[in-house]
Amino acid sequence: MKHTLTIRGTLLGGCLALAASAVSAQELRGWNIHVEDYPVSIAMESFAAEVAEKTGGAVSAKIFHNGVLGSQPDAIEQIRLGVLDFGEFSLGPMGTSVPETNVVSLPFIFSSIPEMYELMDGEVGDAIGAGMIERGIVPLGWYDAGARSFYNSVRPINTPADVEGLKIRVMNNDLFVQMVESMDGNATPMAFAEVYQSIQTGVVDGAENNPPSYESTSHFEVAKYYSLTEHLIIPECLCMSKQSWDKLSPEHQDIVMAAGRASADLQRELWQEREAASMEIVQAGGTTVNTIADKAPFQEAMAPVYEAFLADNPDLADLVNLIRN
Ligand code: BDP
Repeated sequence: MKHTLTIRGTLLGGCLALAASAVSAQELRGWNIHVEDYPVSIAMESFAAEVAEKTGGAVSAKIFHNGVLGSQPDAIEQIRLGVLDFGEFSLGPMGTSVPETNVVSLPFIFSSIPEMYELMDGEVGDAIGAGMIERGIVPLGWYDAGARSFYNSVRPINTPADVEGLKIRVMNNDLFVQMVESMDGNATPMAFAEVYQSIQTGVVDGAENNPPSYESTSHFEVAKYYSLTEHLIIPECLCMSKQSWDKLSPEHQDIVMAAGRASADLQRELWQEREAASMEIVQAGGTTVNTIADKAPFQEAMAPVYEAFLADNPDLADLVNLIRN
């Protein structure tokens, strides 16, 4: 009898401990579109490791790479709804949910990557971040995504006139459609995962992206002309659902925020290395790369995108000017 009681006591104790840990331990689910060795992915894993370590395992994070949890526009909505806890997003497709993010989707808005870092780490990043928080997305760190350039299977692009008639895939945002149309190209918004096959089968002639994405997706195998227009410098963001954020204790929020910032520092370093490596891989793989000495004709061709944007969003003019001046 005494023996049984002891066992019962132990069992009961065990159950109570389990129940307590189930209440306090939080496992966060993270969305990522990229392959596992991509700078973004490595930085996200380091974020997860730091959060688990510093919270003593009370908060852990599992990241689903390769876009297995769905497309980016859907994932952004799921973050807002709290279905997903965190993710790493380009601010490009976020424009439909968070208008402030559109300012960094304007072509040639930043004049260089260092300028982008400086502004995102200051007032501009704060203003965009405030807009995100208002719509349920908490930014934890600004990641680098370099500059995006056009690639296609038909011809090198040296001037805006070379884009005429080309079918170009763009990310899900009207601004990118207008951008391609400003050069008389045909724009097709499409999910990232569908681009390879669409180029291969001729549904589109090409797309536009930074060197690591052009390389890691193997798009360079099917679109051999890479023309360094560098027309978009769109920062990315490691961010958390506001709903998940609100469930964290203030102490855990501090840890998560610090880990997000630290992961951004790591990501930016890894990004520089990967960009150089990617350029070598695509060239070794037969890509014809052309640089564009004078980008002014592209800036002029795309100017109507600004005009239309400012006419439609007068409230964002100050933010645009903050970046441009
Ligand atoms: C990559 C971004 C990724 C986008 C992708 C795209 O890192 O977030 O989904 O471009 O073009 O550079 O869709």
